[in-house]
Amino acid sequence: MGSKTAFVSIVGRANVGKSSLLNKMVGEKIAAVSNKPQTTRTKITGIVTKGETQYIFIDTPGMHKAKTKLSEHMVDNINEAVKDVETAILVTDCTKPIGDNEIKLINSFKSTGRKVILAVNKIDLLEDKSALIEILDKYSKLYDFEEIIPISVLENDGIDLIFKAIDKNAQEEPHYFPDDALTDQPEKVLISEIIREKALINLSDEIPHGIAVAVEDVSERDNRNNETVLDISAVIYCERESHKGIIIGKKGSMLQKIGKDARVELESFFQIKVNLQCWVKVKEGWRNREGIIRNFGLTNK
Ligand SMILES: Nc1nc2c(ncn2[C@@H]2O[C@H](COP(=O)(O)OP(=O)(O)OP(=O)(O)O)[C@@H](O)[C@H]2O)c(=O)[nH]1
Ligand SMILES: [Mg+2]
Repeated sequence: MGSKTAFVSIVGRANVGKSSLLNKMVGEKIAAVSNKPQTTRTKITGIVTKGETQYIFIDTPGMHKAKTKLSEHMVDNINEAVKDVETAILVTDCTKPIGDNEIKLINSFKSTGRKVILAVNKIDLLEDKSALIEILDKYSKLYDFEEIIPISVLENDGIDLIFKAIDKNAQEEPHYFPDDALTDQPEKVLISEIIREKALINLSDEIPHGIAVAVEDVSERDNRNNETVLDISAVIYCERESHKGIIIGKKGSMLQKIGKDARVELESFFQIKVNLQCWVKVKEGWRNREGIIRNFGLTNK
């Protein structure tokens, strides 16, 4: 049997369901998902091997107008991800009109001559499915897409068609990763993203954008009942003292909720008992401080 590899970047504006699509295609939740825009901050690799083909997906931050140094890095990441691959999937939300961010991405496809599959997501939200015809028609006039596929990640609708469309461009070459690999993200990064996702989901609007999570220590030990326990300590950084109070919550209730939600998911992901300790610290205005952004691993390098 020959072996094939397909490198595919997943791009689109914020909140359209790129990371949800990545998780669905990989078959495991490896990328943070929330209803807050700019959930994803760096390129996240998701890997799945089906038969002879290994698919290497690169999830990217949502395209947006950069307002901080952090978001400049995020936009750089998107542009690089489009440059580096043969095929891109442009994910859009069928309930939203075509906007500047879609146009920006389409212009970058034009300049690189990228092969692009358009995945029009969230069709479960469309009461009148005939409205799709007009949406698909508008997109087809903007770029010569390889294929235009209406999908619902939520309802697992159309995902098989995306794989088929990618297959057409898979290259005859050896697999880059072991066939059971899911991601190349280090363990500490996976853990910090799970904690950050729970913070995003539990906190209301303005604070989540200023949060970063650093996992300081991960170690295994046997407890008194001879069970193996993974001890994790992590720091949730925020930008202001007032935000710290909100993240901790009344009598620590918010931090406890974030910690519990994260622990439950960590235990199910790693299939091991987890003891998670989270602290909250302030780093004033870190999203505009290059050195700190680099320390958090959020540059595009
Ligand atoms: N109704 C519906 N909601 C969806 C679907 N796919 C994703 N969502 C929701 O859309 C929201 C955004 O999903 P994400 O996967 O985080 O979106 P993203 O494009 O990665 O967002 P950024 O990382 O911020 O750019 C979440 O609340 C998802 O649950 C879908 O098919 N239908
Ligand atoms: Mg995302």
